[in-house]
Amino acid sequence: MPEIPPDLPRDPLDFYDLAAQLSDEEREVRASVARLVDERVIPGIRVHFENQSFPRELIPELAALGVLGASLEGYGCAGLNPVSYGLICQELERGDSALRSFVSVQGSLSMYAIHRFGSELQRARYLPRMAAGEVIGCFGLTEPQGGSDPANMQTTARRRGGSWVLNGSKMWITNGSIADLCVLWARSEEGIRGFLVEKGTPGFSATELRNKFSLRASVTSALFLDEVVVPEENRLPGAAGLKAPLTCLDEARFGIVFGVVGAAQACFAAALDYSRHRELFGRPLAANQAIQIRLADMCRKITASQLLALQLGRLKDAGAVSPAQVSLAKWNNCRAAIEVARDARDLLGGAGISAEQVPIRHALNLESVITYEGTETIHQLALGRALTGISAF
Ligand code: TGC
Ligand code: FAD
Repeated sequence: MPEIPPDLPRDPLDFYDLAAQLSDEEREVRASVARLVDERVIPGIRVHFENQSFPRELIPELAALGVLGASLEGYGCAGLNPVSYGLICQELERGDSALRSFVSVQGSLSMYAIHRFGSELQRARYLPRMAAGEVIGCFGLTEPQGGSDPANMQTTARRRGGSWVLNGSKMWITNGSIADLCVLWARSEEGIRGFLVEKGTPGFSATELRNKFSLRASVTSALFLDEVVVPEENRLPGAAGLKAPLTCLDEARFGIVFGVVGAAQACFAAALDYSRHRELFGRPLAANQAIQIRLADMCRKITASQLLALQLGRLKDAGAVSPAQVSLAKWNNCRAAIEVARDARDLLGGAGISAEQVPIRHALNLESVITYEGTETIHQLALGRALTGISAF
């Protein structure tokens, strides 16, 4: 039987030594979130996934680490650079996509919308408490008739005196039922506008969607608005048109580009470990050419995704990133991660369907991640439009 070297020469999860490209601060941020994930997320997440519950107990700990609205400046936010924020997402999603989802929606969607498009009063009122995890946000854009085409928005906002009256519904909203505040998008006579709707506002309700096999440790909800009255001071004054919510999506998609690398790394680590220790036909599974090719393919996909994510982060830091570059990376990295997760699941054989092993949980979660924040097709078409100048939507 061939000898398995106990210490392999190179970190298979960072094959091109990208850690050496990070600043001290970026490495420290990653290490502190990695610690939280190893000690507080991984031990309990399986039970949350099985029970379909979100680990709310972690919110104060996430806030204490500064990961809520991490890339925003001021208002109690950490003001970290894009790569640091990406690495936060990567480590959280190594634990479970639900944690990264929570942080994406809180920081990149809800808080970012208020920071970018809100009034000074709105920023001062909500952002410090959102950074502290005391106010939970959600972002209501998708509607039941089709999330890929938000321009076909049916939720309406009607002026009445100094107020607005909102009617309609939203579908598949992360954090919806646990949110204290919803950044809600609606169509007015002047075009699409954003509104801050607080929990408990008469006519506003959220129903948790519990019939899902993916992202089970994340809260997903439908929102209903029946003659909901909000004052003009709850409208985001800087948001005019569909461009405003789409700008928020670019932020969250950026986090996903890094996040899914973490999910893929967790699956790859499981596959490597299993194949080196599982003995079949008198030798380790990893001694078979077919298995080594599959492991090499996982390493290739993860390494390419890491390089893409890091360069996207550096472009973003330089203020030189385009939506089409984000689309290419979201498409590539989600596709790579789901393929790694599915193959790792298969490589574990029957054990691969056990809740004891992580690949099946990540593979199921990634079905959502490849769908939300723009499906794979939407990102392919966004890139196609950027390349040709012709819209195929
Ligand atoms: P189109 O005419 O292209 O655009 C309307 C206006 O928006 C501008 N724009 C963008 N701006 C910033 N970033 C982008 N990525 C942008 N894409 C377009 C555009 O320049 C235009 O501006 P202006 O000034 O000329 O008015 O609009 P379209 O109707 O053709 O649609 C384009 C399309 C299909 C790409 C867009 O609708 C789209 O991205 N669809 C996908 C929707 C989506 O991703 N929804 C996600 C919902 S949130 C979510 O899933 C959260 S999950 C979070 C979690 O749990 O982690
Ligand atoms: P549809 O738009 O109906 O698409 C169906 C299929 O048609 C897809 O395969 C799509 O790629 C394809 N398709 C669409 N257009 C074309 C075309 N022109 N050519 C070819 N194929 C096309 N939304 C929010 O606003 N806030 C949230 O917090 C949020 N959280 C979510 C959490 C989860 C777990 C999930 C699953 C979704 C969440 N979403 C959220 C919604 C998500 O953004 C949408 O599901 C997504 O944008 C796709 O919309 P849809 O589900 O309506 O699919």
